[in-house]
Amino acid sequence: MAYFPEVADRVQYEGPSSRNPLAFKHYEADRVVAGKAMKDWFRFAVAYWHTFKGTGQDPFGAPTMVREWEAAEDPLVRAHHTMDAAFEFFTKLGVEYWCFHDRDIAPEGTTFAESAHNLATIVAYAKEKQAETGVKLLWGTANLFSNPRYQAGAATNPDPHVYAYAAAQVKHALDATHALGGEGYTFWGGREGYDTLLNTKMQQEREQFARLLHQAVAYKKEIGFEGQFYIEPKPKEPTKHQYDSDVAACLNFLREFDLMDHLKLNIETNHATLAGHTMVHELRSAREAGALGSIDANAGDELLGWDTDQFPTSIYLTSEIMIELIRMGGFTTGGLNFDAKVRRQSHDTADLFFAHIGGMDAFARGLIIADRILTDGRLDAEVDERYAGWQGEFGQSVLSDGSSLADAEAYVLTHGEPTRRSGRQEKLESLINEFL
Ligand code: XLS
Ligand code: NI
Ligand code: NI
Repeated sequence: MAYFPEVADRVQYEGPSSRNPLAFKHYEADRVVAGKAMKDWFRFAVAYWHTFKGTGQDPFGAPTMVREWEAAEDPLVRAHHTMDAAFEFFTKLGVEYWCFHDRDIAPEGTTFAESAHNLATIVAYAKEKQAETGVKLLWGTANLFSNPRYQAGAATNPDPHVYAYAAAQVKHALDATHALGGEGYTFWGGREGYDTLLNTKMQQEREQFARLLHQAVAYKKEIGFEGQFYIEPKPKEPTKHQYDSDVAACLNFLREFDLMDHLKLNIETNHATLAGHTMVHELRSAREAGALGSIDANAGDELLGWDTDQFPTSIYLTSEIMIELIRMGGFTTGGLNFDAKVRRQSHDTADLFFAHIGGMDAFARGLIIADRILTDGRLDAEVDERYAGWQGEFGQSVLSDGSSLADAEAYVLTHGEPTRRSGRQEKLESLINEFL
């Protein structure tokens, strides 16, 4: 049976003049841009939780999305139908990857053993589906935040019994990811933070979180899982303060607990903006630390202060992201995971296509624009010129070991007052607009 009748076979590329909302206008999987096929630059993934399990429920109202794949009574049957729908969608959309939480794909049972059994059953089914379609797993993860047992955090819980539950769940989620040939595994600290410091031992909780990650690193070796581990920064929501609040906080955490060799960052646009940063700031911070692993592609709403997880449509944003990605040379294990959900009123299955097609087209345009900006070279030339002094004799001597404050004083006494230079911000902003 077809859950997505609006697309008969596969979404086609019809070019920029097409008026068909169910066709790509810019994303051409095999088109080579900046030395690589578009599909290899992006490695697009669909997020199971939003796209197949999202209901449109909000704090003010009931679910708006009634999905045929959720119709069966038995939760395991429902899970199989959802997997069918998912692989139909991936194939029709033409993406190569998907991402999931353990509890998205398999229902939680009444005991831990039953949950583990459900997960293993569905993983076996997903494995068949992957083999049939060639669709691969970008990353897996464990949902350590929905069940009430995790109300005060998972690894960072004040109760070691809850820690044990979380760690056991991670063990099985790693097995599932490994069984499906996952290229990565993500740790997003769902409730790893605090609501009030009045009841919180902050450093103790951070140490607990690091313990879980070290145990996961050890287990990964034990089972021979070679995928990349990621940590995903987010400043708040659901807790008031999350320990992995932004890229800088994550890097500090990884360095403090000797985890830099084992984890890279999975950076999400809406989390960057919630942290009071731009997405480019977060990407740049991670890339320059050699720790940019993967991207959760979405967008927030400028006027709303929470994680709205909208589909990315701004060409300015996708161009900026692609400049950073091209500079990095592209992903190795990571990809662009649409951690994004359609709005509550967009409850038709066709809306899921419109959203993903729009996001993929926005990134395709971003890639083409970014490539033109970098090939043009004026942007880089301006920046290089701004820092040119550091290539000179004195600049180089400062950067090498051994130069002193007294050397600096001698330089000033000889050269007098520095000449101020314009930062040329408006010129550069207009330069970028030439390409949009
Ligand atoms: C929530 C996070 C979540 C992670 C995976 O805000 O973005 O979806 O990506 O647990
Ligand atoms: Ni995310
Ligand atoms: Ni998010």
